[in-house]
Amino acid sequence: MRTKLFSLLLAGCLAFPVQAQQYQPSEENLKSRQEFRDAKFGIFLHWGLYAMLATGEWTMTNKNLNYKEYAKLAGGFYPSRFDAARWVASIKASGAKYICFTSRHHEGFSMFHTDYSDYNIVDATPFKRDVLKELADECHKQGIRLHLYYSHIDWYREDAVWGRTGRGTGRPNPQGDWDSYYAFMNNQLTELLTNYGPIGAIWFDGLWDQDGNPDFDWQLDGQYALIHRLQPGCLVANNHHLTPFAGEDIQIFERDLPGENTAGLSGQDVSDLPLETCQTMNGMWGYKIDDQNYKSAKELIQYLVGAAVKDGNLLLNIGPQPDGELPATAVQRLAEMGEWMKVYGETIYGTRGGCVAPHPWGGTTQKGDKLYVHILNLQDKALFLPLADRKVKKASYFVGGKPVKFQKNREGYTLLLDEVPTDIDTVIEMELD
Ligand code: FHN
Repeated sequence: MRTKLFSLLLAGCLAFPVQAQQYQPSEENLKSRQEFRDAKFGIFLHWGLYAMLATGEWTMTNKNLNYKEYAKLAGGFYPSRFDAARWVASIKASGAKYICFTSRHHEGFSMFHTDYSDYNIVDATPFKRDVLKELADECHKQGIRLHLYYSHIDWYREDAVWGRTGRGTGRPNPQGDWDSYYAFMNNQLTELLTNYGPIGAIWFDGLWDQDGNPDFDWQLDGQYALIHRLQPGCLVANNHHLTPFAGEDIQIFERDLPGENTAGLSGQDVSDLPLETCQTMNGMWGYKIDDQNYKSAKELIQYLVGAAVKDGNLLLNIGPQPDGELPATAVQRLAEMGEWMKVYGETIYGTRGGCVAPHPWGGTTQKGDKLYVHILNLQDKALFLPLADRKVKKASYFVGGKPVKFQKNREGYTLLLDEVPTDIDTVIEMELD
């Protein structure tokens, strides 16, 4: 009864969706965008029933697992070592300023207590704990923002319209029932934005599933308006691999820094919205037992710096284990990144991409009249910076403060370093006029 009444009310709210063209971000939203830009570093957590299969989050569709059989995994899901306080502490130790958690991935299982489906962590598992609630409470307690991933795809629900994935999971009706599924999603989004305190962003994923059906109407305007109405400061992000639509507050890139496209998902133009690149710490989003191919601390730090000099954030993924622990190697990488951030955080947090564009040697971040030159890969002691129209007052090593000599010519300035840089990131702080 409650569900029906709520759906009707919601349908009423959505009957007059804010048109995309009319989207004017609120003051609160603009403030959140600035805070998001300043944060620079977040941790992505892909956790669901798929963790038990330990072959990544796409196993259900990759192996054409029957949806009713797959659902039986829930009866055995008991992540006995889950401890939200430890997760949050390990993540905070990395210097990350927000966590993005998969509230419901494509498999369709809700990792939170929802009134709109029994297929959720409280009602369908012996664990019976709302892990999202525990995580949200802990995030609020330890002072780190929480973002929520929400899949537009559902390989379990019979009312979810088929796309190019999840076709072999045995659901009977390819057409689904869009009205029912749309109401379900919006009801769940309402729960997520009502029951878990302030949410920094809703991070949609899956629109690309209908790329063979370009006229498909996801009715995003109504969904985005709902989010902004419930929490005006909540940012809307959509990993559709396209240039942003009106109503979105962040532009996402997957496995590539803004402006690059090595993974084939990022041909879209870079907008002037806050930017975020999501990347895996090993090779997979969900837990994969035989993927121990973790990127080194150096690679991860350089990737984070690479995002910052391109004026973007890094959302770095970890796939928690089926027992509820974060993989030990991931925790170690978090600690290593945190050690680096303790020293260099000032050159990352609160900065914007600097006035010298990224180069193969690295790039720059900037805060007011301070320009931080991040040298990641230079086989030389001299570094030319095309700063023709700026006056450099001072240059020094960020660590230790030793002055760096420089020469000026018509095209810019050349820094004369003491030695060829070998650090993960040799940072030169410059004071501009
Ligand atoms: O299909 C998902 C995938 O499982 C993962 O969640 C990534 C994260 O960006 N997004 C989708 C692929 O684009």
